[in-house]
Amino acid sequence: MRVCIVFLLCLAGQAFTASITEEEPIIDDVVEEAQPEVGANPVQVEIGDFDEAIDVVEEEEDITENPCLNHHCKKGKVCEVDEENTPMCVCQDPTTCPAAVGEFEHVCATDNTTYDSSCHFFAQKCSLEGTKKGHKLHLDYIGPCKVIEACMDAELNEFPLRMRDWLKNVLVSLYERDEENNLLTEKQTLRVKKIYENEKRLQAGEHTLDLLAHDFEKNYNMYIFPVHWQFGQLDQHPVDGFLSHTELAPLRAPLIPMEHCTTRFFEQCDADNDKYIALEEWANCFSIKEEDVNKDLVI
Ligand SMILES: [Ca+2]
Ligand SMILES: [Ca+2]
Repeated sequence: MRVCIVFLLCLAGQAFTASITEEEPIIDDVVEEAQPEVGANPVQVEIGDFDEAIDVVEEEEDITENPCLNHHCKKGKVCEVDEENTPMCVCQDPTTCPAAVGEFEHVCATDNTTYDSSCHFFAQKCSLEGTKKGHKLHLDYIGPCKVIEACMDAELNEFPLRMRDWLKNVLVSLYERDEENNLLTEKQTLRVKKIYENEKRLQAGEHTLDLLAHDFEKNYNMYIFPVHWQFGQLDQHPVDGFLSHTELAPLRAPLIPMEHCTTRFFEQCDADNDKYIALEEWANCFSIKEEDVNKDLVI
């Protein structure tokens, strides 16, 4: 059941981003022209659409009718034209945000304030642009703010057990549903096929932690690719072998309200504490052996 919930939440979390850093990631300030194909993967999201750290894609096309038509603004901003009919991005008025339909549209920010929706949050963040408060304000997780209990050491160790199993099951499920070959690439399909066809594979379901631990030991090889795959899904802006907090957000933000060890887990993944999770650090977090970390598996 937990797997299903997490899976659904990740789907639900597509329109959100988060960052818990006190500092803005340095290398996130890039313009991404080509957006990855969206929808194939529960955690693959339209980062460019809502990513607070990615700059605007300016398009210089000659649009006679409405200069704002092709002028995209980052989340929290909307396009307006000035007196010379030149489009520019200005902070969105929060009152123009669509009303939240349900509680799941609420978001909790790092100031422990619940915002009606991510639109309201980003509009507020924009209005604080240039201030210390605005710089520190980030979307933390999806859903209204709530007390998140402390994560105990023993619980922290359980987190990767479930997460690895979940990643493997997500991949297998994509493979099973991939009738039109658009959920996974050819290379990914080949990798997952091996896992899918392996008779020793632990089927998806409610498993005890002991069984998950035992399976990881016994079928270790089946977990190597899913861990690499997830890294590749998140490492998109830019594709550089490092995950910023913003890149991690699509996975992290929906999980936090469900799994109270999420924040601590990803914090400790960044072993050298440089605010980025390198592939090696990521793999190590999931107990993938150093000799099995392979950039070529990030496909
Ligand atoms: Ca990256
Ligand atoms: Ca690091």
